[in-house]
Amino acid sequence: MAVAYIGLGSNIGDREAHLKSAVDLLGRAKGITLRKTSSIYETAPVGYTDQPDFLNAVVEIETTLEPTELLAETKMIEVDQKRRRLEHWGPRTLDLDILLYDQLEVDLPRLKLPHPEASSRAFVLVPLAEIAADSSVLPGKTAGECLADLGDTAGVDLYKRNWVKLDL
Ligand code: GSY
Repeated sequence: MAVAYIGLGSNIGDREAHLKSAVDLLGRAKGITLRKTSSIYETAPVGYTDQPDFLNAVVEIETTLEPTELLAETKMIEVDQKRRRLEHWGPRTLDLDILLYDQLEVDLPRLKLPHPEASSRAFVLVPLAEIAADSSVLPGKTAGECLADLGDTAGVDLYKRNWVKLDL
């Protein structure tokens, strides 16, 4: 059984409903057990900035799926949610990014672990550090340490705590 962290983001339509339905689908997927969810944060867009603000959160799961199987599952959930990529970097109904999978390092064209942006993006580090400050996002560096290094969390605001109830 592996422990993995998945980043969730949405910036179109009913953003909170998209995150909730993603958590619901993840929880019902074979080989995945939900363990923790961070609060939801409202975050200013990074990269292509001329798009609506995101809601972002991170979930911790236990899984028997291999990393590429987990990737396939997250992609199916994105499609299920009728993800619409209007522009390559533009607004999206739902994004699921595998951030960490145990301590595994993976370098495949479609999957890099730890996620290359996990250590530098406040919209990832703030929710990740909330539920797993000691998780290793860079060799020898935890999410909490990366967040402290980043210092600036402007544009990442708490939106909602306790937004989903897990059956643990
Ligand atoms: O990588 C996820 C998609 N994304 C996001 C996001 O989820 N949140 C914020 N704040 N900016 C983003 N830019 C991209 S691309």
